[in-house]
Amino acid sequence: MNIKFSKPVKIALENSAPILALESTIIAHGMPYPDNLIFAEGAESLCKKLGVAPATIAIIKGEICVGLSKNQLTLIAKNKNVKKIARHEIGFAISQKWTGATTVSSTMHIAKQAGISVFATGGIGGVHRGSEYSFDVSQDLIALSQIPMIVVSAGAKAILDIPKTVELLETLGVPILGYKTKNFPAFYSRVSGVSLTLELKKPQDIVAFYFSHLKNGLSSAILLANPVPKPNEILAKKMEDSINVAIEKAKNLGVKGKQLTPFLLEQIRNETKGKSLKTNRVLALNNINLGARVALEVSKKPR
Ligand code: PSU
Ligand code: MN
Repeated sequence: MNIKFSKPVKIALENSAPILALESTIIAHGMPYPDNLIFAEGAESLCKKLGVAPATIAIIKGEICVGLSKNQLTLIAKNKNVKKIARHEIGFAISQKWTGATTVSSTMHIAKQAGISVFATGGIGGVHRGSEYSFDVSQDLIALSQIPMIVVSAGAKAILDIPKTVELLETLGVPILGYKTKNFPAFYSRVSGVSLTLELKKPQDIVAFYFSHLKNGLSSAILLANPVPKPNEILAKKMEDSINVAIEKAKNLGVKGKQLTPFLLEQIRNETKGKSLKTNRVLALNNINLGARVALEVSKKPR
């Protein structure tokens, strides 16, 4: 795979220094401009403050970029034609010289190829509500089952069918590790009501688990589930009405496929008068904070 590394990421790789992978679909399709750019720059500076090289991943004019310049981040945040590229579309995107943002599945694939083993996002994709009719299940789940790394998220997005998402992760052999919780988080809210069996509280123990996972021949990711900070939580029962309105609207307009998740997030943003956007930003930064601390621990182990 041909990868264009930013200078800080290249130096970090050469020195086995800590690196955190970040995705770009959350920027291009998860938040509006300019909030998305403010978030993306905040994410990068948080990593730097913690001594970790931020590796935001995107495809720019057919080139895989790991670590973006300020101009490239602005392009991803501002340009309306930026595509949404999942893992199976990487080859096509490159051969057609696309400019696009990477989802959880494609970011995981590229990060792994680049030799980066910790990645933080907002919330993973999963089993959509009504999947028994639409069969809409995010490729993120399959990528998690196949690519060994640590992925930090605030659970799965609340727009999804969370119990089915957790069941499918178990079927696919993806361990879900609660960070200071035994309840799978529901993105905007701290609990989904779905219990977890694995819980750890220290980055050091999380990394020990990851290396034990690898050493014992397992090849899935570990999904590190980190609840949104309490002051920014929106309770699930408060969100439910907005989510239902958004899903109904999508149904009526025939929105489906890769447009569905960005559409629902946008509708919910409008329904909650921007409150969901603030929570989304806070939970993603909270995941980046934890991801950076985990990446620091990973870098202490010989590769
Ligand atoms: N987390 C967020 N906002 C987002 C996403 C994650 O806070 O927009 C993105 C990720 O890129 C994830 C995608 O892979 O949403 C899921 O899309 P889909 O449901 O089409 O697989
Ligand atoms: Mn889908």
